[in-house]
Amino acid sequence: MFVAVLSISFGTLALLNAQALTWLGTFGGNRSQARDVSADGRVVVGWSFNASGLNRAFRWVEGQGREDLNITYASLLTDGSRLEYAYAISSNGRSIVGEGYNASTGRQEAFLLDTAPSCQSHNGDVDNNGCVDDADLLAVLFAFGSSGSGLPEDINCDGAVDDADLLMVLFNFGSGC
Ligand SMILES: [Ca+2]
Ligand SMILES: [Ca+2]
Repeated sequence: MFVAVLSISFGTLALLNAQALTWLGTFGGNRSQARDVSADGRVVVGWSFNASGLNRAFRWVEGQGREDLNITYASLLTDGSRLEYAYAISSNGRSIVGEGYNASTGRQEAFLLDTAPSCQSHNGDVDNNGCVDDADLLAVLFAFGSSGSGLPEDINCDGAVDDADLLMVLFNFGSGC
């Protein structure tokens, strides 16, 4: 048991020390810029030209890739407004500020986008297949000790995968199966 814990710790250490460069790409245009990153390094915001040469604000999430905020939050832009540049993101990854076109005033304006909590607490069904079983238990065990925003294994949404999340899975084990 001690050896197992020790090897997990060394594994984590190696991961933290690994150098990496990730090119974030563009939306089809010839230029993009990253402007800010969340405290845990998992979320980046910036802007990119699309194939038509228009500026589009983007968010990139580790493991999920880059998304156009104009598409993800289209329901907030039904009047024809556009989010053109994302300049900064809050340390927890929730709030994004930038510049865009406000159709209701016809002006180029600053914006504040509240993306709402990326985490929603649940009953332990990590893979969201309707059943709390060993797959969910394993997911929590593999992610045990992780911290950050938007982790599906962080069942109670407190920013850490720990014994509280493990207990949620165990307590609801078999539910919906
Ligand atoms: Ca499940
Ligand atoms: Ca948690």
